[in-house]
Amino acid sequence: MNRNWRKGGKNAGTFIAAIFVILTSAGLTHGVTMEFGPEFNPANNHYYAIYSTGNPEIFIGWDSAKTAAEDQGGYLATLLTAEEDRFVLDAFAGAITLIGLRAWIGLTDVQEEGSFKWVTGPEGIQPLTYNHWLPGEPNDAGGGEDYVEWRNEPGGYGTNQAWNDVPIDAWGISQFMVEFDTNPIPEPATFFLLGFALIAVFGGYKKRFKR
Ligand code: 2F8
Ligand code: CA
Repeated sequence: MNRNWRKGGKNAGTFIAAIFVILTSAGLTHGVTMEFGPEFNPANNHYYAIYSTGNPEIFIGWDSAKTAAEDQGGYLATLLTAEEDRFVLDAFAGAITLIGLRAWIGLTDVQEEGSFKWVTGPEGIQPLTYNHWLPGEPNDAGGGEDYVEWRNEPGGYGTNQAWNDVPIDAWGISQFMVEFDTNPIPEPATFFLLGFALIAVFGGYKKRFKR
């Protein structure tokens, strides 16, 4: 086999991989986009971002949001301590879309009613110790509220940027909060890699066409 072809194929692979990393980091491969963030928490070296469907009228269910978060390389946020909760309150205090923000987090009591657990992320299942429920919540309204939203609606129901249990496909939720163990935005090195791959691929093609 012509060695140049092999080299071209390898470079093209690198190029496609770099494009994929960049598109994925922007959320563009999954129909969701990063709307706010990423915000870095120096206390645990994690990053947090709010993703959305890009249209407040296009809702996303908790299970789809969980998959989308994982596809982005993160997980639905697990706000395990008062400090971590405080961090996202401050980080996303001004993060409002239209009347407010309603974002899924990784908390559910679907396994056992009333026994909420964090179920996303590398630390696995964690019982709820710290909590920040809205007054009167969780109330399992209508008997079908097993998933939790982080609600930030100044002047609305979620004025306190606190938590509420809702159904898995709750009307009105088009956002989700994602936590990352590493920076979801590609390092400058990725852009160098992309540039290098571009030069290598097009350089290779030019050479072949000259023959
Ligand atoms: O009054 C609180 C109550 O408001 C709504 O139900 C009527 C919420 N449901 C949704 O947003 C789907 C409840 O979760 C909330 O407890
Ligand atoms: Ca509720």
